[in-house]
Amino acid sequence: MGKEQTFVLVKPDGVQRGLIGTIVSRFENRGLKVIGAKLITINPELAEKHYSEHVDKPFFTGLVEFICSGPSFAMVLEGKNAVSIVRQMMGATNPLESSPGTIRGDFGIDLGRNVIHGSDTNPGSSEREIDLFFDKLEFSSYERIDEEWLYE
Ligand code: D4T
Repeated sequence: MGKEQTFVLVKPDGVQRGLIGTIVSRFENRGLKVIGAKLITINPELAEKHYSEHVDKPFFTGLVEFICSGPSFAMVLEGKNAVSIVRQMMGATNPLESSPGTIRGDFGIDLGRNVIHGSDTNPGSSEREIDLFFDKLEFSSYERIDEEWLYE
């Protein structure tokens, strides 16, 4: 069984609104395993690296300012198809288009305050983001007791 790792960030709006626990619970309940997690106040240098694909967009400056505006909660989740499962659970980028039942569809209203980030499914994206935010020493490897019931 090929397990994947993915990078997830509860953005400053999600932290300020007290949604860390709710969001982590959703992923845990789905069966994804938390293998690393920390509260981090992102500095502009890291933010610009993380959002480098958007450097030429008109919303770039505001995006960097927002993501640095308070603590974020960063985590690495592991499981079969973890990258796609997280994207599906996050919902569309614009909360106006996110289905109810998704994190953005349940907790967001505005595009620039969309609560959560998760790595996209392009090859190499999750590895790049995990390396940007975490040192390998910050990970723990362990078995969840339900793993044999989650996977066939
Ligand atoms: P992130 O990267 O935050 O998980 O979002 P997505 O992967 O779903 O979407 P994205 O890269 O296209 O957008 C990154 C980030 O920029 C904000 N944004 C985006 C914005 O403020 N205004 C905009 O017009 C767009 C397109 C929201 C998410």
